[in-house]
Amino acid sequence: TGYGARGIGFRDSCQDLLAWIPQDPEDAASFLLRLLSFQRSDGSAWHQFNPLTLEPSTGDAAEMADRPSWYGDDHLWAVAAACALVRETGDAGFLDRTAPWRDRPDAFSGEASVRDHLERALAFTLEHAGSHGLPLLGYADWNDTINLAAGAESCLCACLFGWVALQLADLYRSTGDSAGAARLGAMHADMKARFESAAWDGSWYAAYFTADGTAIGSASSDGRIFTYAQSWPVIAGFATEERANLAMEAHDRLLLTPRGVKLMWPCYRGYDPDVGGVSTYPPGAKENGGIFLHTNPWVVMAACLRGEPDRAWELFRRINPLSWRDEPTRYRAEPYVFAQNVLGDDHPEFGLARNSWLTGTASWAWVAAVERMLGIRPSMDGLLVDPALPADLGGFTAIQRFRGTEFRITVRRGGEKCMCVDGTALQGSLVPLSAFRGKPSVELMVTLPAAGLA
Ligand code: IFM
Repeated sequence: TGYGARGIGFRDSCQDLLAWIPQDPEDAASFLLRLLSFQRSDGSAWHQFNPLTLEPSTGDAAEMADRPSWYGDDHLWAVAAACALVRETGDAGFLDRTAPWRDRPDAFSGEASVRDHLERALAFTLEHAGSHGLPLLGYADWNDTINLAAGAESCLCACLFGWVALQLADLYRSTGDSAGAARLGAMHADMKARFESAAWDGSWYAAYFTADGTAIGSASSDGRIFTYAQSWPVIAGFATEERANLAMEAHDRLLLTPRGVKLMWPCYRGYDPDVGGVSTYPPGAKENGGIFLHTNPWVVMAACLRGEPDRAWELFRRINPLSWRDEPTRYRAEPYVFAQNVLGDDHPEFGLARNSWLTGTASWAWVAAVERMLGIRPSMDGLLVDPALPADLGGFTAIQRFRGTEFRITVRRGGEKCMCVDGTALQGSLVPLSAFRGKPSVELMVTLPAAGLA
């Protein structure tokens, strides 16, 4: 609800927008401007806000006086939401809208364009780097419960930075700002180089480095593996194919259960003040080896990006609440709801869903399903339709509204891969603006080879 000592999460709201933008871009734009008003002028963001007073707070970070009061990831999710919005609407003028800065919880501190807000977010991450040149963790990254002493680095923040830098580069390219696009492309390449030289441990990708350089989530140090430390290097365009193959093999061997992928393993078995919150949960619960339904769609996305449609659909099937509708006494949440987490196989109540209706979980499930598995996603240059269907699925139909046009989409198997709009053949997977601009509706026919992707 966002009431009481805590509030509504900045990062979760930015991620929720990823699925809300296609439903109501105008409403999403005004909510995003509100979120940007919770950004400090140094580029970082307040972690939470009260929905009625609109007063922000530092969230859990307030609980440990000796730790940073900012989070390494919050501000970067706003860049992702803004890029998704502009891809949906095609209106890069959104970058010239303004939003206030908020350096104190109770007052604004001037204002700046959305473009400045996004640039400051990236600059904050670059200016707060640790001994490997990777982004500092701050109080925590997406995983609220890894709370390391100041100076720790987050590999997830490095990937998130790379992912959003590429998206903003593409947005700048589409508006003719080739210098801006090149600058952001170079930032991506730099971060990739630092990440690849520090985070690969020979077996899988490490998740964090403590201030003294010790890896966390590494085969060669604590022996732990984190799911998002393997999926995000693929999503960010960092991982080489060879490393991604090894990382995903270890990932599936150590983290995959019949109910989905565990967040990490082995679990912590008692409170460890050096790592913080994660070690306060019993083994198999929440971030301590639970099955987070928020992180599972990231693995689905990585599988689609790696050209593994059958694996993507199998992973999605395992977390789909409908897959478990015959066992209501085990799942115990509403059978149509992606819960925040399901207890993992280190817990005696393995399979029990907890905290339904919470965080960006449903949003990411939607992004993985619609944008990656069905492959229908906006781009600056038009609508991409690039399905990643499993071999045993014959096709699907969908209706999608995009930039004022209703797309009536039919995907079926049986022939050479090709795509036609109103009977005219197109090259590749993009429906360019010229093929639909000004038309109230178009028929889009996609033919895929008889089995598997071309
Ligand atoms: O990412 C967080 C979210 O912001 C709040 N719930 C838990 C998630 C993982 O720690």
